[in-house]
Amino acid sequence: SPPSVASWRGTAMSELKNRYSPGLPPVQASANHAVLFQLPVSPGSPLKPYPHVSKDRWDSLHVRMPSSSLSLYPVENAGKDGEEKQLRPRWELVQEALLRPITSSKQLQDAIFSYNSKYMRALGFLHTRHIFLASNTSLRTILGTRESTKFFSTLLPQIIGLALQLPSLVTGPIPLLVQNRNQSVSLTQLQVASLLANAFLCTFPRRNTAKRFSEYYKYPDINFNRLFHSSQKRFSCCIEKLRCLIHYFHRVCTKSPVGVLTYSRQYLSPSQLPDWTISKKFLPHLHISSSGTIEKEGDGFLQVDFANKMVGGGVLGSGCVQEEIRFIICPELIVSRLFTEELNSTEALIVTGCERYSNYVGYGDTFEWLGDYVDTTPRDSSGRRLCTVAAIDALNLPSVTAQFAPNCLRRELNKAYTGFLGMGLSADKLSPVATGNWGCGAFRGDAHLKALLQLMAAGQADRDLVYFTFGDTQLRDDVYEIHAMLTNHGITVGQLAHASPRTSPMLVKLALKQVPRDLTGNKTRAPASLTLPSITSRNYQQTP
Ligand code: AR6
Repeated sequence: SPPSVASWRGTAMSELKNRYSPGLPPVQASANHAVLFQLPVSPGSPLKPYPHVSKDRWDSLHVRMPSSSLSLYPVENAGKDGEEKQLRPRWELVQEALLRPITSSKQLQDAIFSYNSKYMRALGFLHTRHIFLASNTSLRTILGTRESTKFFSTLLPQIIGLALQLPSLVTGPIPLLVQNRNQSVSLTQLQVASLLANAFLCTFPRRNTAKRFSEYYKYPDINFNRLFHSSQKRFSCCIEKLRCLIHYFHRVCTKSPVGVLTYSRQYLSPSQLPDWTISKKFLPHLHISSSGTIEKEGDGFLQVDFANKMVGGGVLGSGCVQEEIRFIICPELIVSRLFTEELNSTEALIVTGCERYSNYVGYGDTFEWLGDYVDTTPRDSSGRRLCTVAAIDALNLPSVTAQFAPNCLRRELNKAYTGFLGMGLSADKLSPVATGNWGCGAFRGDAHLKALLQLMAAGQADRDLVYFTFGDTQLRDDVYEIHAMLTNHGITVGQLAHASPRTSPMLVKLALKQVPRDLTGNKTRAPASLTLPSITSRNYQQTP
C-alpha cells in the first residue's frame, strides 16, 4: 500500500539489503572463543560435547559449575559431640535431593532447600506461604489442575534428568565473559537447556548473594528462585513468565533442540571508537513503522535488546518490559546471565542463534503467555538460527535534560555503535539494525534524540536502520521527515556530531523547529522534542 496509508515511511523493507545475512562468521574455536561441542558441525548429525574427557576449572575466570568436584557444601551431622559441620560435594547433595520422588511443590521446595538452606533462610524463604511454587494451589493457577499433576509426574522428572546430565553434556569449562575483552562462547541448544534446567532448580553455587564485593556481584543472578517468590512485585507477571519457562522446558524435553548459539562480548577500546566529529559517513536507509515489533517484524535483522548493564535486567524478578519479554520468549538468552559481567560503556553482548518458543500478548502488567511459537528462522552453516540480538544498555537518566550533555551524547553514540558493529564481517554483507525507542521507556530518554543517535551509529557501522515506534505515529512522521531532510542535504554523521550554533546553524535551526522552507523546498514540521546540541562544544546552551 502507498506510504500515505501504510503504517511505515521511508525505504520499503523489501528494498533493504542483507536481511538474513549471517550475523557472525562460522563457529571456530580460538584463544578468545570457547566452543564446547565438537567441530565441524555437520547438518543432521548430533552434536557431541567437547572436550571428550571432562575438564573442570574451579577458578575466577570460569563459571563455577554445580557439578564440579571442588564445589563443596556444609551439611550438619549429628556427631558424638553434638552437631558438627561436614563438607560434602554439592553435586552429590543435588542428586540425592532431586532423585527422590517429588510429587508436590512442598517436596520440590524442600529438595531445593537441601542444597541452598543458608540462602533460603537469609531471604526469609523458609516461610512456605511466600513461595508460590511451594504451594500446589498456585501451581494449579499457573498450569491448571490436570497440567499441574502432569508437571510432577512427567515434566519435572524430565527437567531434573536434563539438569543432572550437566556433567556429561557440558564437558569443558565455560569462560566468564569479563569486562574489557572480546570473548565468545558457543554452546549447543541442548547444553543451554541443561544449564537452564539447573538454573530452574537453583543449583548454581556462589550466585545467591548480591552483596557488594561478593565474588559475582558484578554478574546478574541466574538461579530462578526470585521468580518463585510470591511476595514479588507484579506477582501476575511472574506467573506468566513461569508459564513461558515451563513451556520452554516442555518443548526441549519433548524434542531435544539441535542447534547452536554463540554468545559474544563485544568491546571497543578507546582507539577503536570513531572520532564522531570527522566522520564522512552518511546516514543509512531508514524504514520506520508505527506497527510491528523488533522480534517479529524485525526478523532477519540485527535485533536490539534494550538492555540493562546486567543483561536480562529483571527477567528473573518482576521486570516485564522489552528486554525481559524478549528473554522470556527466547529463554536461551537467559543463559547469558551465567557468564556475562556487567556491561561497560563501550561494550555490548551479541547473541546469535536464539530461538523463540512462546507467543505473548500485552506488555508490563498486562503481559500474558499465549501458547506455543514455532520458530522457522533458517540456520547458518554452524547450526545457529539466523537471529542475532545485540544487548546494549542505554543511560538510565536521572533527569530529562541530562541526556543532552555532550558526554552523554557521546556515550550513547559509542554504545550503539559497539552493538551495531559487525566485527569480522564485510561491510557489504551487514544486515540492517532493527530497533526502536531504545532507552526511552524505563530509562526515560528522548525518543527523537535516541532515533537520531541510532541513525548516526548505524550509518557509522554501515548498516541500514529499521525503526519500530511502538504505535507512535507522530514519532514515525517526525523521524522520517528529519531523516529525509538530512539525507536530501547530504549531511554526514560528522556534520551532525559537530552541529552547534556556531558550526552548523542549519542543523541547530532544524533542531529548534525553525527550519526555513527554502532550505528543504518542502513544508517541514520539525519534531516537538528534538534538540541537537553539539557533542564537542562545551558552552552550548540548551534551548528550552
Ligand atoms: N519492539 C519495539 N519497540 C518496543 C518493544 C518491542 N518488542 N517493546 C517495547 N518497545 P524499555 P529502556 C518500545 O522501557 O528504556 C528493562 O528493565 C516502547 O516504546 O524496555 O531502554 C531493562 O532490563 C518502550 O517504551 O527500554 C533495563 O533495565 C520502549 O521501547 C531497562 O528496562 C523502551 O523499552 C531498559 O529501559
